[in-house]
Amino acid sequence: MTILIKGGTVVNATGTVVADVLVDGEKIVALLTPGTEPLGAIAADKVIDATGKYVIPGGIDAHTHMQLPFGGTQASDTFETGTTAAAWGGTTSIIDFAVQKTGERVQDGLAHWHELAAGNCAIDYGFHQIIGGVDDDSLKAMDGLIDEGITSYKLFMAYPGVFYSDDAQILRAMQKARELGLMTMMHAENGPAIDVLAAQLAEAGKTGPYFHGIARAWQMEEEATHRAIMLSDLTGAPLYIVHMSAKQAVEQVAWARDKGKNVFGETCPQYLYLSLEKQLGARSEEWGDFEGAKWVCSTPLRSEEEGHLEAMWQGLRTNDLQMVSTDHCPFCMKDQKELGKDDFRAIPNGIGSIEHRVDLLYQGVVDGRISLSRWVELIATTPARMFGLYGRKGVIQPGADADIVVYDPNGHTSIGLGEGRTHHMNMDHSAWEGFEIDGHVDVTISRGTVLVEDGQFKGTKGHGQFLKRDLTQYLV
Ligand code: DUC
Ligand code: ZN
Ligand code: ZN
Repeated sequence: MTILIKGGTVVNATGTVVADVLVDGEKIVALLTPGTEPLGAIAADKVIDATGKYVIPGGIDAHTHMQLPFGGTQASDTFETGTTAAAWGGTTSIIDFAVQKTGERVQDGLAHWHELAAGNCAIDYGFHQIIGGVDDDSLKAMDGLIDEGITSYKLFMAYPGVFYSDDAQILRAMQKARELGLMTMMHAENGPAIDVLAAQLAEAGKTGPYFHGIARAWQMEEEATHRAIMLSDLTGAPLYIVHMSAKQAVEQVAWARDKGKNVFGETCPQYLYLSLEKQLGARSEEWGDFEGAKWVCSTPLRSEEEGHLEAMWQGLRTNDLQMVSTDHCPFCMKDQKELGKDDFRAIPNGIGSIEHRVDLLYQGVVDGRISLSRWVELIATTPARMFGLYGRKGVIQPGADADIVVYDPNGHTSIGLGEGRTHHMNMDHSAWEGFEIDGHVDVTISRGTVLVEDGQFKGTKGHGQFLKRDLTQYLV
């Protein structure tokens, strides 16, 4: 099957060019000057007119949690529903987190994650490995990860009793990661201190969702970020801080990078657009004060007045932050978020955004916050380079997988579940209700197969393949 995508503006992280893109089978085989009709082009099996549109590499969401067991329930998107929603929104690869629960063997946790995902994904998928219990056995198991195509792992400085690692465990894991070349991903919040603050608030009767944001104070993120940076410096292990939301924590990453340390930062759409005041403090007729539960996630939404949101945009512009992933971890209000109706500590943490990341970041282009090429760099190219997929993914060039999105800058996307709106994530609400985007994902192609076109989903749940990843390109 050959596809010719004609007349569009191809946007890569390195710049833009008006070109026709020729796809043969699963690969991009040529970028052609428009109007030239070399061998094969005339007879393409399918022609897509991209005149006036952008042709970009498919989005790579490097931080998702399909079916994550968490807070007495599990994330509501399966690999099928979550990857289908991703395709609708122009994302063609995810990297999900395989979970080793405390007390479980790493190999067993990983095997279980393969069982959940295999044959169920609409787009390609890879795994990072969560190490939920650093001990002699799990450290030994890290030796086998690279052969499995898993070149990054995640530790938690938060959630004592669940995924938490103390400093001694972090040090040991980083020493191992340095030896092997694995990227260390860190949830950087001081969990034990947060739990004390949260208990004090609850005892004082401050049990609503808003207090989730108060308990998880920015000092807790700044402190943990600094501690992780110093442990990474000591061990020489490269460090990637996930889901950053506090401006002071980003300052720590900027400081480390200015000192030449091998440290990277990721933020998420919710920390660019949503705030402690507006969302965590929200009220509705249906849910009263509990409305804010829709936006309970960790790290938490932060104060717009204190400048945290602006600092995230600035970090993306200055490259103190290098990537935007979603931390997609959806929970319904009914039966899930509701678990914390009387106590914010029992609200499952997470927001669903996998369908909207490409659009929400494009709005940053429209609003003059980032350039077109930076958009592509943040949503596709750097994720590919950071996590060992570059060349195959993250770029429109001959030899790359034909993971391509045709994006219409004159189109429009109304997000949510209200009148005339829909989404494809398995959620009974949208954290993005009412958001309007000045652009639209017209066509999504994964390895030469059209998944979304003409407002229809044409993919299949078994199409997605497991991505064995190379080492990060940022290792020195
Ligand atoms: N944060 C979330 O919001 N959800 C899942 C885990 C996490 O760290
Ligand atoms: Zn986390
Ligand atoms: Zn996460």
